[in-house]
Amino acid sequence: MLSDTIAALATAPGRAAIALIRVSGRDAFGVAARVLRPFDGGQPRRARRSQAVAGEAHDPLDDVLYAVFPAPASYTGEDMVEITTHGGLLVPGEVLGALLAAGARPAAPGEFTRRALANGKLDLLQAEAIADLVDATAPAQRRAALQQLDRGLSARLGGLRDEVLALEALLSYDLDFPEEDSGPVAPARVDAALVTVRAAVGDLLATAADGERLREGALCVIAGRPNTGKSSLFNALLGRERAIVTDRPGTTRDAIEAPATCDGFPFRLVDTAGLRDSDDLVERLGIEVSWRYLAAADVVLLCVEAGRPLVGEERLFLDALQSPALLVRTKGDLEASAPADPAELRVSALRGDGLPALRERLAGLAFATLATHADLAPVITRERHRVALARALAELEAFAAARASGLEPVVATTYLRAAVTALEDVIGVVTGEDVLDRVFASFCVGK
Ligand SMILES: Nc1nc2c(ncn2[C@@H]2O[C@H](COP(=O)(O)OP(=O)(O)OP(=O)(O)O)[C@@H](O)[C@H]2O)c(=O)[nH]1
Ligand SMILES: [Mg+2]
Repeated sequence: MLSDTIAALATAPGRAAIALIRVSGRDAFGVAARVLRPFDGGQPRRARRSQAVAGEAHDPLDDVLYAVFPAPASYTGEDMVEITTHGGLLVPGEVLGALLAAGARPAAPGEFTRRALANGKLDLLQAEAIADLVDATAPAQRRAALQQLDRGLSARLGGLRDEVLALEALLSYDLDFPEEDSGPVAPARVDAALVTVRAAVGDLLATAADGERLREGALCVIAGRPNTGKSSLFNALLGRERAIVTDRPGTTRDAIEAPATCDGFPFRLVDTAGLRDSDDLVERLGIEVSWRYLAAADVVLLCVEAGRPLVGEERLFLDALQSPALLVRTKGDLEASAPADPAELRVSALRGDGLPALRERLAGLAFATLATHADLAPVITRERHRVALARALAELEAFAAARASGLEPVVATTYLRAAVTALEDVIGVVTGEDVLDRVFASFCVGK
């Protein structure tokens, strides 16, 4: 079933100089030969010129370049042809149509990568890394995705699995030679190995929060009393006029969310309605929405005009907040006196003063562990990874408890087996169709 021939546009549709069409499967060369004149499947990985034609009459559609990749040395591991056509709204679609008429079927989202996985060209973590790389908007996301694609995370997990297997081997050595009084393996050695691997799994699991935030963007909520310059700061951080700014308090009525990059890290910035008691129904609802965002925030920016002492409710707000917060002194250009506190974050959305320092502080606060490493250590970035790693850790804990309670070693080692399986699930050694469906659902066609 997997080897039927699929075709899809790999580049985004629309006006562009060129477009790339991929064909993969059992009859990829046959399909291409029916559309490309001339076609030669003999010389792999060489760009050749040809003409794409349609129908019995061989209507010319485009002058193209193509290259053939015979199995197994291709992205999918199957016979593949890549055809570069001119871009635009018409030509790529027509050439793709000719390939479908010649016997290919349209590829499902992520189907090329799914075949690569099935053929052992990549593991599941690498397939996810490809999706992350394509979706990346911030350099830190690119670094993590490239490292995962380079098997950084796979190797780390493989190493952990090997450690658990080594632990199991130590125990089975004991099982095989029970007659040797204290056994050839000192219990302390097993205990030490267990402590090490539990700590290592725990460390990797602890990267989940930063890793998932890295993939999704940290939620940064801009809050404060009306007219303190929240929307102006939001626009300045985005670099475009997204939110409406006026001198009337209560301008922003609803939360506005937009992606932004600060110091190479991804953020989801949210501008909110100013916090105050209001009789206006719409404004009150907007303030409720602000509070909901604040509850979910990874970091909060509380805007207070530079030079103005904090009012009671602003102090209460800072005390009551669950998330890390930065006090941002806005409209710095209007305040002549120097800040009393040299660490004060004083900005001017109008002039751009203080924005680089604010971006740096934001990145440091939201990505504390990641921002300090220039080269990212492998992090887990998805719920799928977190759930499986937590299972591995739970199995190791259960093993430790079983051992402490003097349970039969044969029984206790079943926990180690389960831990190995959980670690292999993250890498995707054997993966159920349902998991694959979920992973590839987010891919685009042609990937
Ligand atoms: N001089 C100066 N004025 C600013 C600065 N930032 C904002 N303002 C002015 O302050 C007023 C309020 O700005 P907004 O950005 O709309 O403030 P807000 O906090 O979003 O207000 P609400 O949405 O009503 O809560 C506007 O007249 C802005 O032009 C700044 O850095 N310098
Ligand atoms: Mg506003």
